[in-house]
This record gives sequence, structure tokens and C-alpha cells, in this order.
Amino acid sequence: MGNAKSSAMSKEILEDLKLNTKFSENELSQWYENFQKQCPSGRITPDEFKKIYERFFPESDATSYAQHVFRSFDQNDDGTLDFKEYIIALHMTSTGKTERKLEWAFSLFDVDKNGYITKSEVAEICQAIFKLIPKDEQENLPADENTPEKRADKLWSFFDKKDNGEVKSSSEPLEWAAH
Ligand SMILES: [Ca+2]
Ligand SMILES: [Ca+2]
Repeated sequence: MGNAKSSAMSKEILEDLKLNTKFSENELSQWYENFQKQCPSGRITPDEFKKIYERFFPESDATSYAQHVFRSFDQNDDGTLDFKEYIIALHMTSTGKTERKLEWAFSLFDVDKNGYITKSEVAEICQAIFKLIPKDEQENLPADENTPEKRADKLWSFFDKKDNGEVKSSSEPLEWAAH
């Protein structure tokens, strides 16, 4: 009871992750080992997370997108990602089922976490996504989505909106947007 070495993943977390992701026990152990090496504290800070994104997007400004993605994966709102949140994040963005990806995309766009997406939230995320696109590629975008504003308008027009102009549940345009 409670005497597991700090270097081993707890059985509880392992079982939970096996149930909720497609990763095998071996894969999860491997991820855990890597996670411990890169992150001895056991928690990823927003700054570390940003650095991971900067490696993936060396030509562009990933700062605000990384912040939004971090927020959407910090399920318990404590300002860090633990191993479980990190694995769920990995799973969601790589091998997750469509409905799980939609859930994630919804939380990405729901900036204030109130359960609704508003047009200004769509605009904010579109701004962040746009900054990921290198400058020379921005020039080659189709005329109807070559600015963050146009992208936000286009995405917003896809949503099945309620009378108050808010989007409640996950809907397909989110999948398009999250790619
Ligand atoms: Ca957390
Ligand atoms: Ca909201």
C-alpha cells in the first residue's frame, strides 16, 4: 500500500490508461520511462509544453496555440500536465476515435470552459492556429481562408448554432478545424 517506487507507474493509472487508450501495457511503460527522463518532476509546465511545440513548428509562432492545447488537456485545472493527462493528450491527437477527437476539439475551442463555444472563441483559436502556418505558406492559402478572420468566419458558418449564437455540443466542423 503506497509503497510503490516513485519510478514505477501506479497500477491504478496503468489500468485506467489501458482502458481509455489503445496503448498496450508495454507501450505505456515505454512512454512512462521517456516521460520520467524528460520530466523528472513528473509534471509538464506550460513552458515545457511550449518548447515541445516549438520543436514541431520551428518556422512559426506556436506560443498561443500551445497555451490553448495545454489548457484543453489540463483536465484537473492545476496548471500542469501529469503523466495521465499527457498520455490522454497523445492518444487523443494521434490514435483517438473520432468522437474523442471531437470532444477534445470542443474543449480546445471552449476557451473559458463554460460548455459553450462563441464566435470570439472561434476567432481566438483561429488566430492561434494561423500563427502555426509559416509566412511563405500563408501566401499560398485559398482566398477564402488566407487570414485568421476569414477562417473563423468560414468555420463559424459551418456550425449549427442556437438562437443565442452559441454552439453547445461537439459537431463536425470542429474536426476539420482541429486538423
Ligand atoms: Ca493537470
Ligand atoms: Ca466558452
